[in-house]
Parts: sequence; C-alpha cells; structure tokens
Amino acid sequence: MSLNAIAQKLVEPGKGILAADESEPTIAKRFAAIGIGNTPELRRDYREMLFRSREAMTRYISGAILTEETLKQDGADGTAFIALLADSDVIPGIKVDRGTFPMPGSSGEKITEGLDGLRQRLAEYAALGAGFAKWRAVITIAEQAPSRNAMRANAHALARYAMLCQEAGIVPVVEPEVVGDGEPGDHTIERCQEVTEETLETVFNELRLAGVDFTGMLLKPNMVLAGHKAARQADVEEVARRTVETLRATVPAAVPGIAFLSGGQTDEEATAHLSAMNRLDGLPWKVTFSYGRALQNAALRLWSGRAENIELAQAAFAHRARMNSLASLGKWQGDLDRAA
Ligand code: 5MM
Repeated sequence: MSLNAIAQKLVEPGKGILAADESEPTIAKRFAAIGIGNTPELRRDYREMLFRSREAMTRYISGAILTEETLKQDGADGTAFIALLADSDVIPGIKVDRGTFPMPGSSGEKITEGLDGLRQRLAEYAALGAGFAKWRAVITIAEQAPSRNAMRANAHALARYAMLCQEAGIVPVVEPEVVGDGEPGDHTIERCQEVTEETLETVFNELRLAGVDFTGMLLKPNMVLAGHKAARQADVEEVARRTVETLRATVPAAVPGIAFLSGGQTDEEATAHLSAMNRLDGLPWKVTFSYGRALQNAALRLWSGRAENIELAQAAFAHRARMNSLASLGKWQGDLDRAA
C-alpha cells in the first residue's frame, strides 16, 4: 500500500487509533493505580484483552500503536498480536522514539531521543508488518518555556524521524504535544493557543525542509486547552473553535488526517471536544482520535488484572471506542454516554 493509502485508511470515517504504546515506566504507573505489578505476562494479558475486543477493534479502531515488545509478542494461546490485529483489519503501528530527556541548556524542558540507528530499526519494523510509526515530542509551557531552542530541536527531530519513516515505507504519525496536564499547569487557553500555533508552524517548516510528503503522514496534536490548574476552563465550543482555528493556520490541507491525543482530559471531555470539532464546517482534513488514556481508563479499571473481568472490560472499551467513533463523525451526544 502507498503511504497515502495507509494514512487514509487510518483516518477512515468512523474510525481512529488506539494508542497502546505506554512505555515501561508509564504502564507501571497505570498498573500501580489498579494495584497490580508490571510483568511481561500482565502487559501481554492487558493488551490481549484490548485486542480481542472484537466489537471495538473491528468497528471503531483503524490502527493500534504498539511498543516494540507488543509488536513482537504473542497472546496467551501463542497467536501473534500482529495476526490478531490483522484479523480485525487493524494496522499495527510502532512507537519508535526512546522517550524524553532533559533538554541541554534548559531547565524543565524535554528533548525526545531515538534517532540513532532508527533507519535500521524501521527496516526491521516494516518487515514485521508495521504500517505506521509514532514519535512524541513534548513542548512545555511555563514562565520561561517553551524556549525557541527546545521547540526547534524537537521539530527538527520530528522531521528527521518522519523522513526516515517515509523512506522505509512507513507512515509517520508526528506528535508534537504541548503539554496541558504538566507543571505548573496554570496557563490560560490563549497561551496554549499561541504556543500550539508556534509549535505547529515550526514543525511544518522543518517537515517541509526535510522533504516529507504531507500526503503520507498524520499529525497527532494536543487540543487547545487551558492548563489543568487554570482559573478559567473554556467550554466545549471554545476549545473546538480555538483548536480548529490553530490547525487551519498551520496544517497544510495535503495532510490526510489529524488524530488527537487526549492529554489527561476526562474520557467524556475528550469525546465531546472531538465531536464539536467535527461539527464545524469545511475541515480540510479528517479529524479523529489517537487516544491512550481516554480510550483505556474505564477498561483498565474494570479489568484490574483479573481474567474474570475481561468481558466487562472489553464492553467498556467497546463503549468508549463507539463514543469516539461517533465523535469523529460529529455525531456524539452526551446522553448516549450518560445512558451507558
Ligand atoms: C499511550 O501513551 C503514549 C506513550 O507515552 P509514554 O512514552 O510517555 O509512555 C503517548 O505517547 C500517547 O500516545 C499520547 O500521549 C496520547 O495518549 P493520551 O493518553 O494523551 O491520549
């Protein structure tokens, strides 16, 4: 399949991406919250519970972002996860960054690492069947941040990653996350909009310079939101309006789709914001979800590491995926959630 065909399939109407690529420290935190340890078997069982949720995976999920461990892992009965996903027509994706590290010369900012040896790793992932990849850059908002230096360094790394992916026949999902739920977290929505616009402009300039084909990539941005500790939180319509305004100003129409991260929003907020954006007229790209927490929160809690809870957890996952599928079509309504 061409890069454009893969990208189009990932954002096909009514579907979105499941981000199941929590790194070891992150999954350890999620598991600690439900009182279980972080072992390879539990990681396998948890992800298998998600991938075997037939309703969610076949109807609402187009692609799943995996860690390298999951990409190479088998389910409890020996079925390769790649085969399980293929059975639901879900494209496997791979997180290829090596995480975020302190930005040299800056206090509190991060730079994403993982470019060394990436060409070789991508060739291996492509041979294993990965159709797309993901790299997350973190942009911090604080009194002295973001600095131009951190923004440019992160944008440059995203562009090098994206071009390497395209050379390997893999669709790059470009994720520059302006973090809203970090510290100090008291910034206004106006400040988030300003920083998000500058970030996206910088990223697309670097992508253009690197020669990235916009028709064969996806963008995974944050929504424009006030910091989680801000005195004024905007309503759903304002978030949708400001986010789309920012994207229109910076994202070329040649990009097939935008798949948002949820960034610590409640499940219902993430769905409501997505639906409100899709009710706005004349969007030049498909607009959908690539949620981690906002797709998994309820399922993870219900599962709690116990085999007897699998069906209940899968039903919760299917419900959340269906709500976001409706939101990707602009058709979600709060009473559907409340009824459930
Ligand atoms: C699933 O979490 C992804 C990996 O994060 P870490 O490397 O920090 O463990 C993360 O990149 C995720 O894909 C995005 O942040 C979207 O997830 P949320 O939970 O914000 O929707």
